[in-house]
Amino acid sequence: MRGASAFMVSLFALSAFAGEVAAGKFEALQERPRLFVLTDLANEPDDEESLVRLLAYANEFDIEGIAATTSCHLRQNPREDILRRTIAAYGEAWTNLNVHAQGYPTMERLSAVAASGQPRFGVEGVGEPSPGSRLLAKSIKSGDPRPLWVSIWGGANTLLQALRDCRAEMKDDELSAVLAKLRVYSISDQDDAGPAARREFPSVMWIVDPSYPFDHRDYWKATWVGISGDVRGEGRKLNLPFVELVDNEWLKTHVMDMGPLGRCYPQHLYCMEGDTPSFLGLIANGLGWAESPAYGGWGGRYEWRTPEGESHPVWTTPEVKDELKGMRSPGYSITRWREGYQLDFAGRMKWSVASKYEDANHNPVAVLNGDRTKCVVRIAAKRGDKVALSAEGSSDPDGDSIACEWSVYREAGTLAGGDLRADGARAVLDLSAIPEGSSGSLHVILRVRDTGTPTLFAYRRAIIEVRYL
Ligand SMILES: [Ca+2]
Ligand SMILES: [Ca+2]
Repeated sequence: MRGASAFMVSLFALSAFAGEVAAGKFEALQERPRLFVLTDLANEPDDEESLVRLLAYANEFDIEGIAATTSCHLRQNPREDILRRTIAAYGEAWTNLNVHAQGYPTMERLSAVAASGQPRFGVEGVGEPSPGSRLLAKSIKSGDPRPLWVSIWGGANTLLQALRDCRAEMKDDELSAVLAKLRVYSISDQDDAGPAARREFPSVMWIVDPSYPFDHRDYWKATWVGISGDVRGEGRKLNLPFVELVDNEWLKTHVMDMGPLGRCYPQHLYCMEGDTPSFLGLIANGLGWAESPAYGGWGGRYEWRTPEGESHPVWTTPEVKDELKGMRSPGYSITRWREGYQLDFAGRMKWSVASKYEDANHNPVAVLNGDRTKCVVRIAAKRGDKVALSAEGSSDPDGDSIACEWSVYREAGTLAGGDLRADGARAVLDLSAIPEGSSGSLHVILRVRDTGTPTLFAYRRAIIEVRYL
């Protein structure tokens, strides 16, 4: 570890120790995040599903590359052809999508950054650069000051190739500076190149539940499973909230039947979109997930610690997991948001077929204590305070009625106590019952719901930072 990177990692460790994240370590998400996707398309249908969702939200990111890769489930022959076919379908939907939101990149722009990664599997497939690894190395080396998010839906060997090529070309301090901007979110380990990359480049930030890299045996322990892993088998018997929204039947009506992009969305065999959590949190929905994986949001909640078998900390499933229906499980930090992310997706797919603005629904705008950004609002407080919260000024672009829902996201905070009383657009967090002598945080979530079809939401988060004086 060198220079700035070592400093960054020490801040991560410090913040995890303190149970919250140091201000400034992660950036409030005011600009579109840079995103590079590595996908083992066609190993089973769910990458194709995730690709459709990604493209429906393509205006939320600066997509700098999408590379078709191998994985332990697809050991050769990356399917760039499916990638290009889906981007072409997006091109057919592009005119409609732009009626409803700004910033959708053209099909031509996305096609220009579609590529194949390493043609062979795992670390053995690393050696010669591929079109995908060259594109990724270019993004890593870019002078853009924003972080580069690398979203890994399959194997990681195209990333390892790019990192080794950057190391061969760059001076140590230059390399440290660009690696400090990398944010890798990997859906478990689907080859041995991910673990190798973490060993060789320990300053790179990873969000991962490390796993046996040659088959699926460890996936049940991972956070990403929470997106839909309960749709079949034993999980179904738990009847977790909104499980019907990840059934093929619901997806047929709200996604597959929605025009050219929907036609690229296959039925799932095992679960829906296992890879989607690796970019879902970056959508600027107001939960502020990108400010820190410790906060939790559509991308799941993570903790900075060293998992068994790793040499240094990564963001991984927390020791204390989220609760649903009186049970705790790694994936529940994603499952808890399911109504929101599924109805939102249905809304986007409707955009892709609606040529008039008034023929589709659009998200409400949530204002928190006068703040109209989508950033986390931080409020300093002390024991005994009654913290006033207000959603006044929230609105809906379609003129729908809106309702405000307030809750304390207990697992994301570090303090017990705190009594939330809500009345419409106003709420008060009473800190009288905080244990004396304690410092820590409480996360209050505002969810604004509209009355359109489908119902759409906007969120905001206040972090109440309680200091013992
Ligand atoms: Ca995959
Ligand atoms: Ca609306």
